[in-house]
Amino acid sequence: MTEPAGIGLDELQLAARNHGMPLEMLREPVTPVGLHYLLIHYDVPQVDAASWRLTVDGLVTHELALGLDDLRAFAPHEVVATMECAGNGRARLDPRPVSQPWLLEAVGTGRWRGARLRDVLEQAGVASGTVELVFTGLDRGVENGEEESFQRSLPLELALEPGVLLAYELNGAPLPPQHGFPLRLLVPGWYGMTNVKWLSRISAVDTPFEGYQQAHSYRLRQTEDDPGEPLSRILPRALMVPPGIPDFMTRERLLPRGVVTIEGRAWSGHAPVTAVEVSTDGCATWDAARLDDDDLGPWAWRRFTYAWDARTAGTHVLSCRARDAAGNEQPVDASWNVGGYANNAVQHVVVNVR
Ligand SMILES: Nc1nc2c(c(=O)[nH]1)N[C@H]1C(S)=C(S)[C@@H](COP(=O)(O)O)O[C@H]1N2
Ligand SMILES: [Mo]
Repeated sequence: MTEPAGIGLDELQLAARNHGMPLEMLREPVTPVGLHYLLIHYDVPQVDAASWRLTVDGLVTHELALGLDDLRAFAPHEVVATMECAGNGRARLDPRPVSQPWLLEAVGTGRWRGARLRDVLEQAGVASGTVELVFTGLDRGVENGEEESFQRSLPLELALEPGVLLAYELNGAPLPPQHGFPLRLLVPGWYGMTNVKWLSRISAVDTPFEGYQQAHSYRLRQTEDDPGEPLSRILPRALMVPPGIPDFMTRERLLPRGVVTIEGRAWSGHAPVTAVEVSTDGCATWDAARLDDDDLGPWAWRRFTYAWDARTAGTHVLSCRARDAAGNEQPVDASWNVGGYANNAVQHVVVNVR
């Protein structure tokens, strides 16, 4: 809970463009569109929907150039998915990696609708020998002095999973510009960077993609020259709605004495969440929270509640932690890496009971 010292103007520049989900929105099963977190590396590209096409090329038998109407002609499919930026939690690392300085709020849950990627790939006819698909966005920027498009790849077998979408709608409306209009990739359970926005090209390739966002960024590395391991699925996390009301500057909470229901949501991209525990004494002891049986499907967060009897006046530190069916559990202490990724250390909420 140390103060992240000296956020620089470079970080503020990013933080003022991108934004997190206010944690009180954990009350909502599906995040209202304008409150879903946002991360845009470069600029929102200008798109003319009428002339826009998705090109499918590379090792395919039929090269495709699909307009929005062509994509809507495939069987539509809907997935409610919790998306989280791999850099969520970065701002608490010490030393702090300089990038978008997320605390805990880089998360949101959307009702995404689109065509299944595998249906589109089937129409293109992916040739044998294909190992990966490379996804290219319309947005361009400079990384380490080199001009780049935002590009990421997926192994073919993952791309064929039924939950993977080419999404053209979010929460019942066309994608808004900031979330990738007219089309984005949606890979449920994977960290945010996988879900390429403003999609313009899908290429089938026979060698692993080595682009900047794959081979350099989004890897767990201990030093700059360490090749590291690629980030993939979202580690478990539980977050609570901070109870009571906030102090404007410190965001510490003010709460009257009595029983309060702590509520929040928990997710994991590896396996279903099986338990959430709450601590009201700064992680000294833990107690089981109640998990709801919400009906949002396998890729969405799960609601939890915990009745806390706030009977002693004074300062309390509340925390929560999630565990999943694969045995992953949130740590109390963060582990550091160069990019500041996958820090799923537990949340601390300071509450003053009066
Ligand atoms: N084309 C493109 N796709 C992108 C990005 C981007 O900058 N450009 N940012 C990625 C990252 S790092 C994240 S966390 C998610 C954020 O998606 P959202 O802004 O819709 O929440 O989009 C991913 N897809
Ligand atoms: Mo991200």
